[in-house]
Amino acid sequence: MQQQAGGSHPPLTTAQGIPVADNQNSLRAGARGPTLLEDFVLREKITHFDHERIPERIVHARGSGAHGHFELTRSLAKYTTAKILTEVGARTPVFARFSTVAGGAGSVDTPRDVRGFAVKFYTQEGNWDLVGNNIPVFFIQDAMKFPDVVHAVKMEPDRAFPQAASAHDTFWDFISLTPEAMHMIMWAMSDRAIPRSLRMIEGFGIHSFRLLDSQGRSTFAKFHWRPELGLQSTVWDEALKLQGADNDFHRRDLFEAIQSGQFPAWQLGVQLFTEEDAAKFPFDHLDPTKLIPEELVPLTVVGRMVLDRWPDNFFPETEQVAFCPANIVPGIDFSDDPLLQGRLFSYLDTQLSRLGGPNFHQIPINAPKCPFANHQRDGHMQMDVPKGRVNYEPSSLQADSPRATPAGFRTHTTVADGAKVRLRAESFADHYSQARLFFRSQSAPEQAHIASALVFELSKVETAHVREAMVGHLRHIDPDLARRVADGLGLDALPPAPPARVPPQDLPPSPALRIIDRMKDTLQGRCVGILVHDGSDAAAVAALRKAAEKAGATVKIVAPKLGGALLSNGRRLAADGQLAGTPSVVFDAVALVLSKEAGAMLAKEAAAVDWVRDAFGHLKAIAADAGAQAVLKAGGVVRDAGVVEAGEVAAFIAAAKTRQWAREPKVRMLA
Ligand code: HDE
Repeated sequence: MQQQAGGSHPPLTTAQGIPVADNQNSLRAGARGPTLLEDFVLREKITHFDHERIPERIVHARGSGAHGHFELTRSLAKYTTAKILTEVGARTPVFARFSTVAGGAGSVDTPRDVRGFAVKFYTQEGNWDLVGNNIPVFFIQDAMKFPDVVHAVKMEPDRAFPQAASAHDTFWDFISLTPEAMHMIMWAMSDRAIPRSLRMIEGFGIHSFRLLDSQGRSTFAKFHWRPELGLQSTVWDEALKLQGADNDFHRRDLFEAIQSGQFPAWQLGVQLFTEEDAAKFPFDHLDPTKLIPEELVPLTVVGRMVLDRWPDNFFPETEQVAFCPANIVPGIDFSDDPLLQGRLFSYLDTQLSRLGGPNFHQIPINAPKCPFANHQRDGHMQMDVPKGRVNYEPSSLQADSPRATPAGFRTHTTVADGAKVRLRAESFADHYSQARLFFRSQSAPEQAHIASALVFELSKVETAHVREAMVGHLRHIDPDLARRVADGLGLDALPPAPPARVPPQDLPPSPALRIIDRMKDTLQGRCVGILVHDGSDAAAVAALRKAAEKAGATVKIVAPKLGGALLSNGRRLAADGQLAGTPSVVFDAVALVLSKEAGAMLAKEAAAVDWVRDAFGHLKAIAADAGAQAVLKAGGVVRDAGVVEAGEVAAFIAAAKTRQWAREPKVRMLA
């Protein structure tokens, strides 16, 4: 094969810089003879290849990242000295990585799972990492339990399955014996755990942090990211089918959005409160299984993050980025949340084995963008060449050797004089009230999704007593939820509720915790698929495309053949996707513009019939012309507010901006 000519290709060399004359054939004794050990070009190439992999992250292994910037819009100078939170208008470069938790690096993007939301701010005062999730609470209250919860959710050790799924015995066994997990379980079973896009998730720092002013006075802060595109989730059947349709659905979506200039953006919000405020909360803010309802402490938006550059190369950037919650800057400090305290140890430790030594901060993606200097030396892969005699302090031999500075990081002078104990605070003992708060704050369809998710997950659990123990816990959260799940599992009687250390209280509902009601009616950032075939009405296709694009959507043409279709105007319209490989799960709304003949033909094609059946089942808007009615009929699609004529463009666009929740009870038996 001839390589393409042109360009000014630099010479290919070995890693030692030796130009290579032949990159196709190894060195042999005769054309058909044995390969020679002397072939350093071959040996170096293969050796490097053999070592291309590094250990994947033990959790959050599967992730996608992007570069961008953060801009402060409102100063927090009253509370903190941190420049990143006080200099309005200043732009700070960031790198953000989004991840699933349970699956390996090569697993799918759309399992039911928590999403990691980690941001590295390269500030003038050093790197600040806000390493959060898309859910504001966590499974456990103490770092001691982290290896257990992770072992339980990952594939079972004897059989090595299931990959990237919590629907199995070991996970639910652990959870059923861990009442503190109940609040998080409500979130994990909600639609938050099956997002439509990484661009449409919220982010939460979870723990309380401290902001410190110039006098060292402390205000507590919780950090929240709000997506400008609004929250959006999939429906569970859609998430399952996406796993088959496109393993990389979220990664591709983020890549395509950034490459096409539709830069995802989030507002950064903070909840600020004092020690005195906290003393009045009906829960302990240091307990990471608790959130602070926005109705109690409102969110103040202070800045905006935009992701506008995809990494040049996945491995050196997204794979080698090393986040660490201990990376904070002067003016920010930790709280005593015991989960956070454990995390402060874990991340640096894990990077040592994952990235191979103590100099991983020199890898470009991890290096601060402000000057940095100290007396740490040597170690694997040292890239710096420090000059001079002095690598210690105190010293008097070198005028430019680094010294500690009064402007440096200071810790809040929290009084800590308790006895050394292994004891869980009594204020952490209420495990059900906020689980109830979350469940009861949801809209009816969301409650049905939570109940159905529990039925799905527990139906994959083989051990009866684990299923029953879980339903027992649900009785404390909401008796009706327990009944629905018991019914969905086919239990004859409600299992007993376990003893509750603190009886659940009824807290005021927090509508801010919903997704469905808070979704934006918009086509911005969404994708509309139009199915065409030979003879499709060109004007109808053009009108639909124009209106969808005007509303902000990306439009993709789908046809039985990639070459596209010869439309009614005699022009060929190229397809973006071939029907068999582009199921409707990858779109937010679909339209079909087909001639009578094409409609009759595609009514016998399973891929086309599934296209409409799934779009209907996944509560999407469908526009179809007369020719396409045969396909709709074959797919069991019946007319409702979201199923419109292809000519009713405005109605289609309005319906496409949202999901057809009213349709759900007609297409699915929810618990
Ligand atoms: Fe993590 N977590 N975690 N975690 N975590 C890791 O660090 C750990 C926790 C989170 O995109 C690891 O570099 C412990 C809460 C994200 O690279 C590891 C505990 C939250 C990411 C680790 C927690 C998170 C990680 C694995 C309990 C939300 C991915 C590889 C005490 C606030 C960051 C690595 C990325 C990654 C430990 C709990 C978020 C092993 C011990 C709570 C987003 O260090």
